[in-house]
Amino acid sequence: MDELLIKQLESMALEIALAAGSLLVNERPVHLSVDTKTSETDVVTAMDKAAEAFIVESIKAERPNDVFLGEEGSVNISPNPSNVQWIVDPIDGTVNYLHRHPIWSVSIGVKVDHITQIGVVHAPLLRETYLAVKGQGAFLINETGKQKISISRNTTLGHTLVATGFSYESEKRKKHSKVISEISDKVRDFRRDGSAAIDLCMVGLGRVDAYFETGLHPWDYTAGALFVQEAGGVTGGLAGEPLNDELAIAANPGVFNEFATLIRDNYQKFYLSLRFK
Ligand code: LIP
Repeated sequence: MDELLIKQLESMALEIALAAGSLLVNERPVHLSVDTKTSETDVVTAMDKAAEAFIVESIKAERPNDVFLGEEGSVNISPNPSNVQWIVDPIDGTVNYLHRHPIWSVSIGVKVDHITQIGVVHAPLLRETYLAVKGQGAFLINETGKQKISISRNTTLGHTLVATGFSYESEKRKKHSKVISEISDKVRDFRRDGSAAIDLCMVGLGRVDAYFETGLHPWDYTAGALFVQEAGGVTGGLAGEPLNDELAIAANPGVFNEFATLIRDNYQKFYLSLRFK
């Protein structure tokens, strides 16, 4: 892999995520306009759109031929598209942002030739940034500097602290609640923080041991999934599949297999429509 290119993409992703974070904190209007998307609870604010436009313009200014996949619909029609794709969620945890709840993030994943090389998740109100560079590790950046981090060492399913999230679709939410109820006596406890990108990074940091959710999109998980892998963790989906929109599972290597089997078995039970190999 071209080290100079990776270095450039890493510093661009970091710089632009931090600048977008400042915009979202400092330029939030008193009266924030809100629209809905797939359901009454699936909201998008004017700041989601403003932050995504800022991120895309900032990237295009330096790399005009790169390709985009943005939650708010950004694409880049370049006559000769490059082999670099930016997967952008300007606010992961929009409902939290709307409610002035601190758990939200700017998530930027960068793929080169379809492989994720860089993942940046910036959580301005937590004063933390989570950086992963493929083959180079996962890092926590905060006021005390940049530290290389590693995942938790827990190997007992019953001691596993699980992060999870609910879809905006009410039918899926009901099924998810059944899965949670079914596994609730087999794990330590649950955390529902409201940002998949942050949830995945909390697995990488060892602040939780496992995470699962269904119905996500690449902009929710691309950066966070690399962070888990570079921290020494494991990610996956349905049996034999990578972590994807249908099912996202991440955990430390000590509990992944047992945890993934538990989740897959219960999805079979409650999500019968799901394709199962
Ligand atoms: C959110 C995810 C969260 C999930 C929400 C939503 P958004 O992304 O981060 O984990 O539970 O349903 O998908 O919409 O805030 O970018």
